[in-house]
Amino acid sequence: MKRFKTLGLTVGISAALLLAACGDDTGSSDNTTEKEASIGEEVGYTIVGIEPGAGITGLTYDALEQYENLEGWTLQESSTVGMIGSLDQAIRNEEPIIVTGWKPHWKFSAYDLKILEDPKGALGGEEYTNTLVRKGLEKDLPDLYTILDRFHWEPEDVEQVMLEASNSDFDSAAAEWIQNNENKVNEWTEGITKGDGEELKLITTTWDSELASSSVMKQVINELGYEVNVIPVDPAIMFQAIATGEGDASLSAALPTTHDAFYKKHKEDIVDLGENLKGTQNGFVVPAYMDIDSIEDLDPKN
Ligand code: PBE
Repeated sequence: MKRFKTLGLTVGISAALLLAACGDDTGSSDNTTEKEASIGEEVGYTIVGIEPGAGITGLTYDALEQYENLEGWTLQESSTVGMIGSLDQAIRNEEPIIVTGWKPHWKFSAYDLKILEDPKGALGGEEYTNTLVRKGLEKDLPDLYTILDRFHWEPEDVEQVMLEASNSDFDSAAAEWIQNNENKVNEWTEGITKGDGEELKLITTTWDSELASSSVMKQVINELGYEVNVIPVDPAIMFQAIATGEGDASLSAALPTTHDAFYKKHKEDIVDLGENLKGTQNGFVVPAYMDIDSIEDLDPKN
C-alpha cells in the first residue's frame, strides 16, 4: 500500500512540474529572444552513420555539401550495430536522433520511423540491387551464370529471411525461405545441369539484406552440386574482386547511386547482369515522433 501511495505522490509532482513547464513555454512564446532548442542543437548537428566503407557514408558527405542548410553538420561514422544501438537508446529516451538508414531493413518493423524527404536526391532515389559477375564466368560455368542471371526476388522475401535470421542465423533462415518458396527457386534452376563440385566464389557486402540473398543463393547452388564460398567484404573490395576475377559473382551491388563511384571505376571489367531486387532506398532516418519531414527543415549551425 505504501508503495502505491508514494507512486501516486510522484506522479502528482511530475504532473505539477509538467504543467508548470507548459505554463513557462506559453509565456516564453511571445518573448522572441528565448527560442526553443532547434533539432540541430538537440542532436549536436550530428548525423549518426554506419561503416566508413559503405556507399551511404560517401553519399552522406555529398549531402552535407549539397544542402546549404547542413552547413556545420557532421557525420559521425560508426558501424551498423553502433547506429542501431544509438537509435534504440534515443527511442527509449524519446530523444531526437538522425541516422543514415536504408530499406529493406528490420529497423522499420522494430521501430516507428520515417525517412526524411531528400528533395535534392543526394542519397539516391529508388535504388536497385544488381548481380555482377566476372568476365569469363559465362564461358567457364555457364549453368551457374544462368542461375545468377535469373535470380531476382522482392523486398518482402528479403525481409522474411532477415527477420527469421534475427531469431536464428542466415543459413537456417535461408533454408526455411527456400522450403516455403519452391516455385520461385524452380524458376531460377529450371533445366540446369548438375555440377561436379566446381567452386563459386560469391562476394557479398556485410549488411543483412545482402547476407540474406547470398545465403539463399549459396544453398540453391549447393543443392545443384556446386561448392559455394560466401565472402563478405566492403563494397570497394567487392567491386575490385569481381573486376580482377578473384571473385566470381556478387548479388550486392547497390545502384544506380549508392555504389556508383565503385561501379564507374570498374565497369569496363565487370559483367552487370541487372537487377535482382527493386525498391531499395537510402535516407536520413528519424523516429516518427520527431517534428520534421525533410532534410531541408534542418537548420545550419550558427
Ligand atoms: N547499405 C545497404 C549499403 C548497401 C546496402 C545501404 C548500407 C551501402 O551503403 O553500401
